[in-house]
Amino acid sequence: MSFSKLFVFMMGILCFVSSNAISETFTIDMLNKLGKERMVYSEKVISININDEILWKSKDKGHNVELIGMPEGAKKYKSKISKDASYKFTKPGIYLYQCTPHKAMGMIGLVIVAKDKSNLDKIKKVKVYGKSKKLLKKFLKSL
Ligand SMILES: [Cu+2]
Repeated sequence: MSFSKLFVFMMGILCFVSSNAISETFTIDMLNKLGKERMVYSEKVISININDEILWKSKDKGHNVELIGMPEGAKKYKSKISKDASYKFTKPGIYLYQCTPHKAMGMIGLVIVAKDKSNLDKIKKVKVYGKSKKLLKKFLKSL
């Protein structure tokens, strides 16, 4: 291999490695109202990469984030009510969370990490309440 070809090859590897190393932070608002919806996360289904972080902003008071379904080995998480919440997703798979006070009002969300749906059956079996039952089915179908 000539030097210039080797150089191009090495740059290619560098770009590949660095693009995988950059993690992002996504922001989701916790809201009392969004259009016609009440008690809602501004994004309900989000697809992210490993080591990305989500910051849930306490835009309206009275909400939190409680992880109720996640891949094996992932850390449990439950945030304080009316506080910003953040979580770093280090394991691939589907994560399901709810707002503890509004869990029966459909205030739930899904995070899919690294497009991995291997724990889908487990997520389907997680107990959700009231309005969230129908919504969870709808969200899982959309994956
Ligand atoms: Cu809430």
